[in-house]
Parts: sequence; structure tokens; C-alpha cells
Amino acid sequence: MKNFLRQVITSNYIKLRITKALGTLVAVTVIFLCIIGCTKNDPSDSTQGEQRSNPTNNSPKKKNINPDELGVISKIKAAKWEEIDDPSEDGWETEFLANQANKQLKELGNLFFNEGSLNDLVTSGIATDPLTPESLELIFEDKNITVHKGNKNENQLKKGTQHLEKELNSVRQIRTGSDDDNHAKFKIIGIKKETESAQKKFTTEVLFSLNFRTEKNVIEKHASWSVQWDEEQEKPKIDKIRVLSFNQTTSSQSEKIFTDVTGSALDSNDCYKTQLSYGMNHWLSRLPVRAMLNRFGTPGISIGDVNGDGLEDIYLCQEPGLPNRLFIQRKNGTLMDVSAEWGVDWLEDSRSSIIADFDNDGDQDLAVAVYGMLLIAKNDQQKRFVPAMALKTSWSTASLAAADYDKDGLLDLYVCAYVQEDNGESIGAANNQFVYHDAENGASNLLFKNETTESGKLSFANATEEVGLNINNHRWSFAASWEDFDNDGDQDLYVANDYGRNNLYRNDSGKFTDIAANTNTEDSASGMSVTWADYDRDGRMDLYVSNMFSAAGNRITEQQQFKSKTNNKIRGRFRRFARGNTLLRNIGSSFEDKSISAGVNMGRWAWGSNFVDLNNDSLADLVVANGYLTSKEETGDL
Ligand SMILES: [Ca+2]
Ligand SMILES: [Ca+2]
Ligand SMILES: [Ca+2]
Ligand SMILES: [Ca+2]
Repeated sequence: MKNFLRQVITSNYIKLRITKALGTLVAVTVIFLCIIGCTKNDPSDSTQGEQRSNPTNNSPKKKNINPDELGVISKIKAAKWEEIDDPSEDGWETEFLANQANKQLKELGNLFFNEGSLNDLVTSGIATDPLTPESLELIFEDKNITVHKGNKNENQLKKGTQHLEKELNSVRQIRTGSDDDNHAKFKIIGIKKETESAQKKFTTEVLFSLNFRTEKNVIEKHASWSVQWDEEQEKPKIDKIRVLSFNQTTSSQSEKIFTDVTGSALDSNDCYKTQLSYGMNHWLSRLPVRAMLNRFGTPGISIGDVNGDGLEDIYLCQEPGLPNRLFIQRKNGTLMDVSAEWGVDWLEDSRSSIIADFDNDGDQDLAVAVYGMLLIAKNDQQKRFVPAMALKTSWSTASLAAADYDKDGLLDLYVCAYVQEDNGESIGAANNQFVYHDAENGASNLLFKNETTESGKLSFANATEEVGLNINNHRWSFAASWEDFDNDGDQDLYVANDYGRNNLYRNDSGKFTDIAANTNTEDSASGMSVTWADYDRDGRMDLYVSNMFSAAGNRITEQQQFKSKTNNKIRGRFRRFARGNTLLRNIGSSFEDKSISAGVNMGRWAWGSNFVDLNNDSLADLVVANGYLTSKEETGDL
């Protein structure tokens, strides 16, 4: 999916920066439709499309789009896309209405921070729940944060705008700070036309988030609303708001959990001043199209103490042509670039690295996955790295995972790989051979068994086939993670794949069997990362997989006309692609999907995730890094 978007958004590439995951994303409905290989003028759905009434014009214009054009999206000018992506004329009335409603919700969002009238936004007969429920339950409290959950009260719906005015006023009265600090955001994740009523009405399911500063705190409110709209007028107006769920977080401005120290840790280095401190948007506007940044988003970092002084150091992979960087931590916490002195300022297209002791001599060695190769470098006297091996891999390596799978005391390495060849034309909806929801034409992942001898000469051998990891091994893999999920003392392996099913390989004395289909762990979606923890403390390791969330995807895939000629099972799989991240609770023989009940599915466009106990209370917290292209315009999608 990510590679196909490269074709869609021609001149925009991004990589996740070391400083933070990116927030606001470019994506519009048309992109979701394109990446799943369904245009709004999908010929298989055209009959239904024509039957729909046009909301602005009773005779919808049928546009003749040459399907070939949709395969070379990058060649079509933005203006032309606007012409193609016009839901008011292409039979997708629900998308037209969602766009209209979205504009109105944006206006409502402005009223949290600025005075203004509700008249253009609501009907005269409006009824709403209190937007902040009157009964709040404290569910978490420490010195940094309090979290309240709203209790549902069925009898709170009141006619008139008083509940709405009250909420708007309460925020306007206590908020401080600039507009950059305060946001009200809406995502329409479901839309339904009312067919029963004589009036023209539709209902949207909306995710609402509000965050703003007060003198002492930062307040965040997250809610899901059911909003009923009246579409009699030129613009739809809100007729009813029901609050389906609500929670509120208050965090102290003085007792912050994290402070961004990237600049103070790195700014003594030239590479920070000249390259790393600038965001990707800065470089995008200065580089030629596709100038070596086309793998956007995937170069990783690894952490380890390479010089043995007890302080963790950082190795940063970079895009081809930019040297990888090794930063050694000084005692005062700042970082010093020693890439050249340590001999690891490699210019290869580096994707991922691991710092670990591969020869068991007590110092930390380095493995780097570059395109087509796995490079292993030996730590020499804790003063430099000396390349020891270059192992051939599939072309588009994505990530590395190390574990001693055969319990011989030596760390082995699993390498994930993505597309078969570095050939952007062969993937995505542009290619008729590509099965978006169940792709089996990706590159092979490899297991390298560590065969380093006691003499210390590093040696690895490809053991993929002999251990059975060649089964179901042609998927588009982004990430893998080892864990002994069945508590039998050996390391099992989970692999997160884009475009479809994931793998759970059970380790039986060094041989592997993919048991994902039998354990409810396939999580068929756009898998990008995997992390394990025993979040419910029952002694069994649970699984969290990051995928992609799309508001437009959620809306569109629930419509009757979406792939109307396809069976429900496959339609369901497409719906799953828009749902987001997945939490799978280990119940012994199988796993239960707890994503929705635990409230952890909406992680936006989630490239990475990690269970980590941030506040040392022995409960695993969850961090999700998300983002894509930073857009000036909020689309409300991802
Ligand atoms: Ca070593
Ligand atoms: Ca081993
Ligand atoms: Ca095991
Ligand atoms: Ca558990």
C-alpha cells in the first residue's frame, strides 16, 4: 500500500524522523479507493452507482475515465484528480454528504475557540446529550495525568442548544495558549442515509477529539458521537447529537511525562544542524522528485552500548546516499557523531539495524539490513566496527529481529523483506496481478542461523527452508518479533505483513509451523509492526499489531455499493483494512481480539508500536508511532 501511494502522491515522500512521529496526514477518499483497487467508477458497481440520485443535480454526468489512467496516477495532474474525485457526480452520495457534514463539523470545531453563531450549523429542533457527560468516573490518576470516563446516561438528551453552548463556553472560558496549542478535530467513520423518514436525513458516526491548554493543564477529550443531520437546506444541519462514549485526560503542564530533547542532545553535531533537524517537508521542497527518498518512512534506529561505558548509544539508518550515523552518548546525555571513526558511515540504502553481541565476546556488534544484503560488523576493541559478513537477502529488506531460536547460545537473525523487486510499477492497484487483500507475491523473508565458532569468526547461514520458515513466506513483510507465546521455553515468531494475513510461527525444537490461521492471529490488514507484552498479567504474552486506520475507508466499505459484486467475506476483509490496530489476547490455545473493547484500534496510520511500562507501575503501556505526509490541510481521514 505504501509503495503504491508513492505513485499516487508523486512528489511527496516522507521518512519518520528521529524526533517524533508525524501527525497530520494527507489522504482523501480517492486515495483509499485507489489503494484498494476500486475506483469510484468501478465498472462492477456501475449499475448501483447510476441508480443513486444526484444530490445536486438530477441527471448525474457519467464521466469516461480511461481505466489505464488510473494505473498511472502519478502522471495525472492534481486538477484532473479533483475532476475525477467528485462524489456529487459519480454516484457516491454518501461521500458527498460526508464531505458536507465534515465542513460543518469543522465550523463547529472553530466555535470551541472563537465566538460565533450556531445558526448555520444546527436545526431549530436540535437535541443533544451533554457533550461532557455529567457523571464522570475517575479511571486513572498519578502526578502527571488524570483520566475520566463518561458514564452513559440515556436520559440526558435535551432539546435546544443549551448543552452545546455550555460545552463551547466552558472551553472558551478556560483555554489559553495560541491556536497551535488548541485543536478540535472530527472524523466521520460511518454514514447512513435514512430511508424510513419522509424528511431528508442522514446519520454519521463521528470521532471527536478536542485538546486545549488551560493555565495549568492540557485537557484532552475524546468521544464518539452519533450525529443526525437534516439535509433539507443548502448545507446539512445537525439535528441530534448522541454521545456514545467519552473520556477526558487532564495532564499537568509543569509535570510533563516527556520533554523533547532531540535538539539539546544532538545539536553539537554538523549532521544535525545541516540535515536531521529539518523536517521532511523541508527536503521535499528542495529535492528532485524521487530523489532517493522513495522508501519513505522505514529507516530504523537501534540502541545499544557500543563502547562499554554503561551508556546507551544510537545507530541511525538513512536513505541511500546519506551516511548512516552512530551517535555515542556522553556522560551529560548529549550525543556525539562518531560514524566515520567507527567505520559505519555507510551510504547503502539502509533499512534497519540491531546492536547485539553476535559472537559472545562481551561487546556489542552491529547488523544492518540494507537493500539486498544483511551486513554484520564486529565490534573491535569497543573503538570501531569491522565489517565481517555481507549476506545476500531479498531486495527490499524492511526490518530485523534477533533471537536464539535453536537455543545454542548464539543470537540468530530474521530479516523481513517487502516487495519482490524494486519495481514500483509492479505493485498496488496498478497491477492486475496484485491481490490487495491477500497478496502472496512479496519478497521472501530469511532466517540466518548464527554459526560463529569459538575462535570468534562471525558466521551466519541461511536456514529458512530447513526450519520450515519458507512456508507462507511470500507476503509483504514489514516487521517481525520473537516471543515465547506458548511458554514452552523456545522463541516463537510473529510476522506482520502488509496487504493481508500475518504469520505466527510456532517453534517446535527448532522447526516452525505457521499456526496463525488456527489461532485467530492472521489479522488480515496492512500490518506494519508487532509488539508483545502480558498486558493483562495472566502469565501469557499478548500481541499488538499496528495497521492502518482510515475514516474514509470505514465509511466507504460499509456502503452497499462498495464492491457490490464481491462476496461478503471479501467485503469484510476490506472493511477490516480500514479498522486500524489489533490487540490479540493470548488465551492459551488461541487469541481473542480485544482491539475495540480495549480502545486501541484507532492508532491512525500506524508504522510502529511498542508495549512499554512508561510509569513503572508494572502495567504495559502502549506507544504507537503514526504518520505519513504532513499536510497543511486537515482531511479528517487518517
Ligand atoms: Ca561481540
Ligand atoms: Ca542460535
Ligand atoms: Ca515457544
Ligand atoms: Ca496475557
